Amino acid sequence: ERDWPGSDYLVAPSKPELKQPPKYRVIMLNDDYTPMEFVVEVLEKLFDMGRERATRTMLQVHTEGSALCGIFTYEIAEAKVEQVNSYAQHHGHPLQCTMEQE
Ligand code: TYC
Repeated sequence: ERDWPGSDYLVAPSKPELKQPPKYRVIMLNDDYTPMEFVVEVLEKLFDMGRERATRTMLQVHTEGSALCGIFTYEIAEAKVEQVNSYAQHHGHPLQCTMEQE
């Protein structure tokens, strides 16, 4: 019944698509060796967390296996992952983080 000349105007008023760039979750992963204090410092320095939030996030990783560090554009997320992984490696710790599309 909507198929008559001009009916398009009544059916689907197309909203302007204001497309956002895709975002990426940066996820910190647990391991058995990285000292807790080192993880807290990484979260403070690289993810701009205060002491309390960094500590809570580190403990979540420790008990649950992973935790969200932040949500960023592709380039920023990629840079964060690289910074964490190379900083940890430089200090001889196996700490790793990863990214996934939101
Ligand atoms: N599981 C580590 C330990 O017992 C601590 C740790 C927490 C390691 C968070 C990594 O992302 C991590 N020393």
